[in-house]
Amino acid sequence: MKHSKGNFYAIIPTFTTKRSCFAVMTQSQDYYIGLEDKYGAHNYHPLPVVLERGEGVYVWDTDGKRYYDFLSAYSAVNQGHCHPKIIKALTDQAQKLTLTSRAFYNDSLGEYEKYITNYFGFDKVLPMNTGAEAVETALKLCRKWAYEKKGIAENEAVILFATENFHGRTLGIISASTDPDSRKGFGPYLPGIQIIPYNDTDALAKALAANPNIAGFIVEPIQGEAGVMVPDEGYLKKASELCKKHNALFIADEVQTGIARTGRLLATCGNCTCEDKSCSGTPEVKPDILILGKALSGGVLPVSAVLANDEIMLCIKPGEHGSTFGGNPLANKVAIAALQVVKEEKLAENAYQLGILFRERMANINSPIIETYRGKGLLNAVVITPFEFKGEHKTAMDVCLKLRDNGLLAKPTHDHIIRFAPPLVITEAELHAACDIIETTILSFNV
Ligand code: IF1
Repeated sequence: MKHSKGNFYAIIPTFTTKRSCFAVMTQSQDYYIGLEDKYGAHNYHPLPVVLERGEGVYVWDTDGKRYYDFLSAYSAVNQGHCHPKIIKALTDQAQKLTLTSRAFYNDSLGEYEKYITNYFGFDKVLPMNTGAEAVETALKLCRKWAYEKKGIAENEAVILFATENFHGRTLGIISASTDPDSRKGFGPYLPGIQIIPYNDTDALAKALAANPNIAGFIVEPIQGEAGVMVPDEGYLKKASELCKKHNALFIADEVQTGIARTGRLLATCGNCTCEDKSCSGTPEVKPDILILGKALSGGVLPVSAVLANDEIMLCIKPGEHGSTFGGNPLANKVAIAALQVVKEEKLAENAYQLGILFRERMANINSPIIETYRGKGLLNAVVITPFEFKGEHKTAMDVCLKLRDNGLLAKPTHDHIIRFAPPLVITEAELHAACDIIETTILSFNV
């Protein structure tokens, strides 16, 4: 077996016994980590665990050890790893037709477009691939609308963003970032951006009133990267009303919060009281532009989407925007299956119920290292007070390493916050078992 040039890696074959009667040779986790370190750009700092397989709420490392996945690929795997229905849609279509480009029609795009627009209650959809692309698409659409419909003078449009936002990694998007890591060293930045404090409707009202060139306001209903910051009750509704009043577009980035994650089909559904918690029938807020990604494919392919009504969406004309892969047959079939699973398995309802249970369990952990916890549905965070343990300074990363040892994967954000976001197919028993691991781990740091 030829794996690398030279002797950089300690290649220690280990034998796993679980999977078949044939001994399967695997490499040590250090080997895989070494490869990424040597040949990959150093733009990440992963938790040291090498995953090889996933099913439902579980992932397995290359040594065959099983973990609860409490990151879900940043909420992309809401339907659980390798959901059979989604994988079937993928493999069936993969043998028929994968890509046509949009130079031609294909027999799955129209059906997908009909399905997703009905599902979320919009006239039209514009299919893209990654979340960042969908955000860029929404920003372009907002500008186009501003010039064509609102009558803002060409090149004068301004889009409002919130502090601590995370919308992706493109130049346009990082131009609006307030996080130095995302932004610094990548200038010059895109003009036409104004940043206002998150969760502050007075600031929004002021900004809208002060400048008639405001084209729109883009916001995450819950800020994920910022540490699962849940805004005040009524914030989104008030923000959307203010936008309406000033003829600016209210743009919801639900790339992370959407598709049942927060206990509703969309986080902008707020506290709607309709019977079917996974319905989009009576949303608290109806965004003018809705951005989806991640779980739209159940984590199988990069599939994102921008939804809007005709008045807005038809401002973009043929040739003005597009993507080679956007709307490809594989993505179309996968997205339909992924959205069907959300309804069939009542994932919004499950996230709602088990989210309550999760926060109850966190509330009952009696440890000085838990500063607070917060979240909605199954998008939650536990804030860790930096602490000393056995004479060493410890952070959220140390807790995550211990969680890993104990069989649960989660990732810290901002040094002191741990995000807990399991696949939404998790059962009550599995959630309790996972919370037992979290509790035992936290209590093991008996400071
Ligand atoms: C990474 C965070 C999560 C997003 C919202 C758009 C995008 C994202 C609200 C862009 C992406 C990511 C990207 C991922 C880490 C992850 C993340 F910690 F950075 F903030 F989920 F919380 N809008 N979120 O959250 O989507 O282009 O990546 O498909 O490693 O950068 P993308």
